[in-house]
Amino acid sequence: MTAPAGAPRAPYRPLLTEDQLAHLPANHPLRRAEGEIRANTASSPMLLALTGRGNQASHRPVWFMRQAGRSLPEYRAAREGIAMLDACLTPELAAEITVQPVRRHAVDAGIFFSDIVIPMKLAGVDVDIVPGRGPVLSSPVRTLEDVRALPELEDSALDVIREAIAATVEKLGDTPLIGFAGAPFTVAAYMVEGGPSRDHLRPRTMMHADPQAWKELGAWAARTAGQFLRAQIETGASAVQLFDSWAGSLSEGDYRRYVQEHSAASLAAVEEFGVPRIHFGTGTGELLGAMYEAGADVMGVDYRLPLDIASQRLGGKVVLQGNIDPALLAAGPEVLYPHVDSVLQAGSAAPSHVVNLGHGVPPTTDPQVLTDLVSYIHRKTARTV
Ligand code: 1CP
Repeated sequence: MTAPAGAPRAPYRPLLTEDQLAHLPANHPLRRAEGEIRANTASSPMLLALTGRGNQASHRPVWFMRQAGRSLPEYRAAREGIAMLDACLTPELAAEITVQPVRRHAVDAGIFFSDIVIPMKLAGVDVDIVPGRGPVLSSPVRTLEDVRALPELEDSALDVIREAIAATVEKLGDTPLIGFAGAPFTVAAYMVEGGPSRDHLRPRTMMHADPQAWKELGAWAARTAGQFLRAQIETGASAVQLFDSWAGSLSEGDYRRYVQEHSAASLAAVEEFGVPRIHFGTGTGELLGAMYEAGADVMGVDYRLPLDIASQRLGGKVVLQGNIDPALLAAGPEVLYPHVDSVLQAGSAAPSHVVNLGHGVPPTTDPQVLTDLVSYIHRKTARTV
């Protein structure tokens, strides 16, 4: 853990220092010398904004959660007849799918095409992604015995991920790749429920009724997420995002008591690299401070909370990412663009702003709406030098 739960952390810890970069291989995109055929990603608009230096970038960077996936015809073609988890574990295919939205939309980063259940799959847990439903486990994890029987993730099992990341950054050149992992609560919610759920009742019951089982499960999920993030950074990711998509079902008290230490452990596992760590949840307006204190460098904000209010809640000192309402992508330009303008305006309250949606791209989104949106944001925020 970086800091005891609840202790405020000093903002603006310098990132990407020489000492930290020395932990990365010399051919890592953050270290490659300028002038190499594929210049490095450290001075890209995305990395400048993620490290609080957005004022030095040519424009405000933008990427979309779930930018790869069903909204793209080229994705549907590439996935034809291939199961989701098989696609994730086929390095060349995962690399190709990751790069598709970068090519089409000119977004400022790729998000690694994988899934939050991949680390448990690679550890040997029997999990599948059921089309139209999501992750499903053959045996839910509900007791201390179940937790203690979980297999550990072997480092060598991550080689398939390393291969996919290496192939991806090769294709991306000077566009940074964002790696990710599911945060311990969100991953554990699927493990305890055995599949998607609305209110995540079983994991929330477990943390109170069987705190020991919960603690050990949280620690397992944190270790596994940390290993997954490390493998991605070591082989080429220039930033990472910890997705705690379902943390919004928790009270702040429960988050601090039962969850924060595990998320902190996942984030601490990659602290030495100095790459920006984005922490995102949905419905987590009340948890922003607690999630930041878990060790994030950048806070992802969902569409429910305006960015200027989020910034105020974090003392005006934290780089923010977000938070165009995904529902408005289908509302037509007369509705969408004024909304985007207000997001850009509110984002100016933060030290730097990375534009994103407030959650993932809906599969029914017309991809042209996204392409036009990226170009609008780039034009609207362009800095004349
Ligand atoms: O066949 C398909 O196309 C399956 C749909 C799909 C996709 C495209 C799933 C199943 N996962 C993914 C890719 C994925 N998942 C990515 C990479 C692509 C990108 O973002 O561009 C990432 C980062 C995730 C992470 C993920 N998986 C999260 C966190 C982000 C979020 O959306 O909140 C979560 C909660 C999952 C679980 C999951 N996997 C898939 C589905 C449909 C779900 C959600 C199920 C539920 O509602 O509980």
